[in-house]
Amino acid sequence: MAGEKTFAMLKPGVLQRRIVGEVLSRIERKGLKLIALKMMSIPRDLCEQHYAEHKDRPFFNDLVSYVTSGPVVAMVITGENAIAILRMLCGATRVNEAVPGTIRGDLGLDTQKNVIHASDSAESAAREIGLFFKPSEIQAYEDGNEAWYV
Ligand code: 3AN
Repeated sequence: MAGEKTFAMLKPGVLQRRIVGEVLSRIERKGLKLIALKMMSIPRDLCEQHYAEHKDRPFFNDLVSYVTSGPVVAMVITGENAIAILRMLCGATRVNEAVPGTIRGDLGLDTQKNVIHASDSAESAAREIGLFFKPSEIQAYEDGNEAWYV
């Protein structure tokens, strides 16, 4: 598929709340294509690298502690304009601004625990995919349904 690749991660708590399927379903129903998916516990140094742009923010240590507190579900998603479209599906960062109909707007009550991370640019996507996935973990596969989406 021609199109962008983006990185997403379901944060700790999503597995415990049994809403992995619900979130993945929203991504799939939109027509985006999963090309890598894994459950993992993030080592602290990897988490600090992932959130490096926030290292001077007051919430940085709490954020890293939270994101390393339990397993996450990491994935690579592709599709036309996948980066912007996935961010739209996620909704605003602050849960009080995330409108109903979005993943965060429907499923999150706390800004730090706002359910999902999604890359915010092509540069971030390339960097984050490289941090979490080896090239061999990303699957290029034919999808006979693709013509119905693009
Ligand atoms: P987004 O995840 O929407 O790209 P960023 O990059 O500004 O948002 O923030 C990264 C993560 O840091 C958020 N997903 C959230 O978990 C946490 N975060 C952002 N702003 C705050 C805040 N004001 N208080 C606590 N946690 C925050």
